[in-house]
Parts: sequence; C-alpha cells; structure tokens
Amino acid sequence: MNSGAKKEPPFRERDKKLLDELENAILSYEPEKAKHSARDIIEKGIDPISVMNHTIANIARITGDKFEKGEIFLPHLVFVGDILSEVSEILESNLSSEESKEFSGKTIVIGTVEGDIHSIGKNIVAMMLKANGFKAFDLGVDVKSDKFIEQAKEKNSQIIAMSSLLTTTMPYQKEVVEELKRLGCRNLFKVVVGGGPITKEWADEIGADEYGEDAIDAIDICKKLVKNS
Ligand code: B12
Repeated sequence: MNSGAKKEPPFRERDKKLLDELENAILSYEPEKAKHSARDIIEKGIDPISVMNHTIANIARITGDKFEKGEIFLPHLVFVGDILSEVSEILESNLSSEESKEFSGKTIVIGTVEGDIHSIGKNIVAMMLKANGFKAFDLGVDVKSDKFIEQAKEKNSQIIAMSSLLTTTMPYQKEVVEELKRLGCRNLFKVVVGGGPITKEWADEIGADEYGEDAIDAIDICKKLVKNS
C-alpha cells in the first residue's frame, strides 16, 4: 500500500529537541528519563501516532542494527524492548478515538504469529485500529494459525491481521492463508500482513489481500478493505 518514498517525519523544528531527548534516553537505557520525555511530548501536543511511527520505529531500527552487528547483546534488546513497550503505552493512552461510526461495526482479529513474541508494532496497529473506530480483538503474541481462524469466525471478523517480526515465523502467515483455503473459508476474511521482514512481494506470494508497512498504512488498508467488502 505504501506506494512512494519513505514518509517524512511531520515534526516541527521546535519539537525535534524533545523527540531527540526521547531517543537519547531510550538508546542510553534510561527508562525513567524516557517515560518523562514521552509525557512531555504528550503535554506539548505532539501527535503520538507520528511519534510511534517515526521516533519509536527509528529507535527500533537503530537497536536492531546494533544487535545485528554484535554491538549490543540480548539483555540490551530485552531492555530496549521493555522501555519501548512502556513508552508506547504512554503514547497510546493519549490517542483520541475519532468515534468513527463508519467503521464501528467492522471487526478485526489481530495477533503476532506462532513462535513470535514481538508485540510492540502489533500493539500500535491494534490501538490505532481501535482509535479509528474498528472493533479490534487483540489475540496477543505467539498465536497459532487455528486460533486466528477460530477467533475470526467466532467474532464475525471481516479481517485477519497478522504480524511477524522474524523471518523464521513468516511462514505461519502463509499457513493461515493455506488453512483458510483448506477449510473452504478463504473468501470469508480479508488477510492483512505486516511486520519488519514482511514485504508486498511476500504478501502476494502467500495470497494475502494486503501488506501494510506501518500503522498508518494498516489503517488505510483496513478502511479500504471493509469499504469494498
Ligand atoms: C524489541 C525487540 C525484541 C524484544 C521484543 C519485546 C516486545 N515486547 O515486543 C525481545 C527482546 C523480546 C526480542 C526478542 C527476540 N528478537 Co527481537 N527485536 C526487537 C527490535 C529491536 C524492535 C522490534 C520493535 O518493537 N519494533 C518497533 C515496532 C514499532 O516496529 P514493528 O514491529 O516493525 O511494527 C511496525 C510495522 O512493522 C507495522 N506492523 C507490525 N505488525 C503489523 C501487522 C499488520 C497486520 C500490519 C498491517 C502492519 C504491522 O506497523 C508497526 C508500527 O508502525 C527488532 C529490531 C527492529 N529493527 O525491528 C529486533 C528483531 C526483530 N529481533 C530479532 C531477533 C533475532 C530476536 C530473537 C530471536 C533474539 C534471540 N536470539 O533470542 C528473539 C525472538 C523472540 C521470539 N520468539 O519472538 C531480529 C529478527 C531477525 C530476523 N530477520 O528474523 C531483529 C530484526 C533484530 C536484528 N536486527 O537482528 N526482540
């Protein structure tokens, strides 16, 4: 869905200092300072969605790169993961619901696939779906393929949304699509996939309906899919 070049952060010059403070606090493993910065950001009226999609995503990218290069190790990754979760919670609690009636009857089940416990990106997408009026059921992490399908049926969901952050767990997104076909209910649900290693090519290859690069993309896609269904 993301058709063009990477979106530019929509921050004003004077807000950048605060965002840099948040970034520095997280990258220097200072959770209290980071949470303080996040609250400051909210108080100054900076859009929490942009902070999540740009600043948080950037911190995650820097941390991931350092981990890959062997500059930091698993305890650091865990620590940054915890700080990112806490900061995201502060930002999320300040998302205002648009009370969109248009999408209020529309239901989505969302989760991170089997074997994968990365929750931060999935939580952001789930929160934003709710903020946009969708009824989003968050199934959590390490969700087995049959649970996605069983819950989608039970909740009369229009969309199954799956997150995967590990290349080793991407095949479970495919498994869900295959299982839907095998059960003869592929046409009952739209399937949307996302997460770090996921691409449009992967979505096409496994027969998903859409791929979303970030949470903003995810909302646009889900709105489009339910309008057309
Ligand atoms: C934090 C983190 C962790 C934390 C997770 C904490 C938590 N509660 O989530 C912990 C420490 C637990 C962890 C563990 C591991 N991790 Co880790 N982790 C990360 C890190 C640094 C950030 C992930 C993150 O939260 N990103 C921020 C969010 C906002 O971004 P996002 O998840 O991509 O989500 C956005 C989009 O992708 C999209 N999106 C996400 N989901 C969905 C779903 C849909 C439907 C849509 C439309 C869109 C969408 O929207 C989101 C918001 O914009 C990444 C590095 C990175 N660059 O991502 C590594 C990374 C993902 N981890 C990695 C690895 C290897 C591991 C471990 C295997 C390490 C180990 N040796 O044990 C374990 C695996 C555990 C498991 N079984 O899942 C690798 C994966 C490599 C690969 N290609 O497979 C990465 C890339 C680091 C690296 N560069 O090596 N990790």
